[in-house]
Amino acid sequence: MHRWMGLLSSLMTVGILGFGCTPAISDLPPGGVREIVLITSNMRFIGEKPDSIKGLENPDIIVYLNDKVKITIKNRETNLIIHDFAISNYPEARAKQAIRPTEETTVEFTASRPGDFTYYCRNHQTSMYGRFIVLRR
Ligand SMILES: [Cu+2]
Repeated sequence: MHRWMGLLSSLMTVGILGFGCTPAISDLPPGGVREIVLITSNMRFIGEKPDSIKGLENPDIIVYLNDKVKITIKNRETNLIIHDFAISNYPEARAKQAIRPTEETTVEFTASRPGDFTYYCRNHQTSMYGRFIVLRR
């Protein structure tokens, strides 16, 4: 089910990026912040907020260029697995410390460069990664 939804999500992203459809994300109000919440479970990132990524494994995170972005990562592992968060070519979006079970951390930054990037856990790069997509308007 999750795999199927992931595929659907990927196809929708291809549609967005490939065909110039209206993206499935809303404009932020002036001064607004794009809030994303991911939980970690079973060595995956799972979307929690917004609703469009809820329950998806390693969901695509889509924002607009120059959005203020706030990503919260909550470690919900039931054993002593320590996670981390980083985005390729966005060094300003790195977790400043390890994320231990039951703990959470937040990264806040401005999406100042457009493109298709990869977010990942530096401790588990083979199972915990997804796309961070910064759309031009
Ligand atoms: Cu990890």
